[in-house]
Amino acid sequence: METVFISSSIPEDLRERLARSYRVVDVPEGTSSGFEQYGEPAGWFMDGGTPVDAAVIAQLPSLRVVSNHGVGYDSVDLPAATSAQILVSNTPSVLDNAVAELTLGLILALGRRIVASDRYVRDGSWEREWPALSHDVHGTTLGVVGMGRIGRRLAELVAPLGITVLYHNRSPRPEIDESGLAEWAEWEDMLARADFVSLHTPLTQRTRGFFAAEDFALMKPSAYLINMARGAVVRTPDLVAALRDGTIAGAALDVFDEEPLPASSPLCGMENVILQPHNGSATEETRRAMVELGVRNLERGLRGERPETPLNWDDIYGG
Ligand code: 8YV
Repeated sequence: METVFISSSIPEDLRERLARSYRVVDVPEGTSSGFEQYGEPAGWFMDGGTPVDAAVIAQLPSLRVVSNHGVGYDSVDLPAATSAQILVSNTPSVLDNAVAELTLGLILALGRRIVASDRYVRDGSWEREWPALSHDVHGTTLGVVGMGRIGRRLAELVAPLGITVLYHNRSPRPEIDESGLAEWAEWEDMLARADFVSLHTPLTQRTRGFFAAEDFALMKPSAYLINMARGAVVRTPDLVAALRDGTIAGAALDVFDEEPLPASSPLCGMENVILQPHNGSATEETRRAMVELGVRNLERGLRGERPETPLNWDDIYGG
């Protein structure tokens, strides 16, 4: 029986299904050495908490398939995997709605001060003073950075709220503009007009740390940043400074440089920030759909078939 490593949470029935055909071994998330104790894997079901880089790949000569539980695959060195003929897949599409839904919730929570108002009632402030007024979300402008599947779903969800959607990608996507859901804008123009700027770009060498002080300076002082992508897309010290000195009004963050975010982070002490524990796709329904797709990808890859959502099949086997 071939060995399959599991380094991501998986429902019991899907683990049992894999165990009928493979020797299933739990390998703690984040493991990057000492693999001898677990055996020689043919497949690996993992997520963003586990690096699959060139050094790890070099230790696992029998590995043929990596199934990443998540759409973002920045923890996998795809070129290194491809040169080692390791098939890699991810789980796109099934989480678009869940991530867009949470983003919509955060837009409403920031605009209407929902989390701040909850604190205000609980700490007894209501007994002493009237609450600060919030702002209409209707009639605002949302800037989407990285208009992909999730950005498009977000544009659909906010349309009935009377929110104008601008987006910035390296190149415009004519089908998006033609659909009327969103309009491509120059970077500076989008940041200057947006009341909410929402990040949905993958973390790559190009996007690492790309949102920095000069970008916050282009935003309105009344605007909010929402990060649903990866913490490292934003330069965190610049974000903290922009929040402290009022360059922007606030932020809602689902992702961080370091996860779990330590409670000692300066972000945890800020009243104008809403924090989420990397919750974008974290619903029962969506996580189930992601794991099912990830397991199907793993099984197909191990049988030598094309996974449903491969990342490097064509590079390894040709179109
Ligand atoms: C996580 C995500 O991967 O899909 C992504 O890129 O960031 C999330 O859905 C999730 O934590 C899976 O473990």
